[in-house]
Amino acid sequence: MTTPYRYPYPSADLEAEYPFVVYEFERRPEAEMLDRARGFRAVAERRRSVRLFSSDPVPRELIELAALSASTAPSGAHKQPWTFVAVRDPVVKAAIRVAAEEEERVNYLDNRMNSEWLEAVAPLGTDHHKEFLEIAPWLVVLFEQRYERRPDGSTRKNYYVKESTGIAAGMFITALHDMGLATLTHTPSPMAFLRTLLGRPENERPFVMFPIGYPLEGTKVPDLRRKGLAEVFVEVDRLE
Ligand code: IYR
Repeated sequence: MTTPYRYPYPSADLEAEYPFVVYEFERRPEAEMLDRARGFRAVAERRRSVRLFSSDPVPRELIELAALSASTAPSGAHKQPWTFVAVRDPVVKAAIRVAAEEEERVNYLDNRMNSEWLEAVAPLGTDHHKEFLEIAPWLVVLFEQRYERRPDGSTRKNYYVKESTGIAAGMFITALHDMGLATLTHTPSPMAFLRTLLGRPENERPFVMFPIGYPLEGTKVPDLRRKGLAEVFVEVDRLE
């Protein structure tokens, strides 16, 4: 049999040093693929970021499962350079709210951000009040690990940390949505305070914060429209 590949992968030398396994991949009929693709698209389309949460409790296991799903994200050199730090303790949540509102007050009221920023966020109706940080049953702060610190104290580089953590964040949001929870990608700015407040090591930097819970019944969301295919997708079929 001819193959377009120059050599077998993995090579015997590579496999002698690192373990490989056969990928158990299930190939589906195209009609089924289309059904699933349309079904998933419809599920994804129903997701909204919410800012008003119910205080109804959510079992910890659901949050753990979302973190595990998110941690299947591809990452540079498979370093998985992220930590999901979960908080449900009311005292810790209250402290996060106070610190976040202090930062946001400077953004919204003390002119840290310019008028273009204020204009961009105006349709969302946000301000410096962040009650949801106390009301939502869970806050999860996703930290990126700027480098790896090993148990013996030595350090190693991580690669594509922002890309990797961003993909994990997207998968976390999707996992939460799929199981029937709502969240918000919240980035109080600056949010360095979260590292010290949550006692995280100095190789970690907060990437995004997720309040998680059920939407408050009847909560409203901006009536926004999503870009259509022609605005987000293009095929290039010839060289310029
Ligand atoms: N982080 C601020 C402001 C904000 C910024 C953007 I960009 C948004 O899409 C939404 C809000 C806040 O949470 O209020």
